[in-house]
Amino acid sequence: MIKSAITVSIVEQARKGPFVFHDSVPDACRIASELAFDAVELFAPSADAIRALPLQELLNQHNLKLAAVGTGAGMVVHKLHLCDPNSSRRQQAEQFISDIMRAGAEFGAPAIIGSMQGKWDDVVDQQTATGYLRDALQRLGEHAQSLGTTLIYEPLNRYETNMANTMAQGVELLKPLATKSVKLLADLFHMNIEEVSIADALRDAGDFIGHVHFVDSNRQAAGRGHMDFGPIAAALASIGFDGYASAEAFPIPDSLTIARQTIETFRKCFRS
Ligand code: LER
Ligand code: MN
Repeated sequence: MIKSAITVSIVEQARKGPFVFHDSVPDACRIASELAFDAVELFAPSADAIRALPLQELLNQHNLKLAAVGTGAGMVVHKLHLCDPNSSRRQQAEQFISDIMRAGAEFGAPAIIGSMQGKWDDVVDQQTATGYLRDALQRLGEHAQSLGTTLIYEPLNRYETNMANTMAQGVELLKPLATKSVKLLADLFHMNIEEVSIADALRDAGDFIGHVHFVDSNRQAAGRGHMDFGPIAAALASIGFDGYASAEAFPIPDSLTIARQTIETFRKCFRS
């Protein structure tokens, strides 16, 4: 059965980012639990910052799981990414992801690669960049498997990457990998920009889908935009998706309102 999650960021530089809660993991866990979310998804500045939290206590206290950990702070804070022309910078990017992945795996959570995938450009052409990204995903996927978890790769809209913008391009990127431990993140906000049909794209990607960012067309809480959630819910049910639908949305008008709105829409989609 599909599960609900809600995002919390503790990255100072991502204060304006699309996360429901900012700064206080205890407050996020308390509200998530009061609204009966299954899990929280954490965006943290480093593996050390994850371990410095009383995370296990908070999860136990509030009967929550950790749905996933984001790695985007590597880009936001350190400007690292996996397609950097400089091999030592690429290595640092991979190490950053690896470290966060290990910290997440301690809580049974996969790591997400979004902005850390980077881009191709005049210096690193498309073929070279795709090679860099595939090689890194293969190594990180094997690492994830050895930790008993998966790695989640997120196609992003065209204004954020040119590596993979659609689910089909994501599948094309992952298919040649020997590891089966890398899955796709279907972020409904990016898909609303890039896909011909969100529902068809989800159905076509099928088993590749490992995680969903559950959000409306305008990146506000599900139910506050013009997304048609009926066919999306039906498509996720038809592929037997049983991962997390995690709210990654702007706290507009405020965190509590959008947490409430998200869980209401989640229940209409997946519990009725
Ligand atoms: C970025 O737009 C995004 O959707 C995040 O999940 C990536 O870290
Ligand atoms: Mn996302």
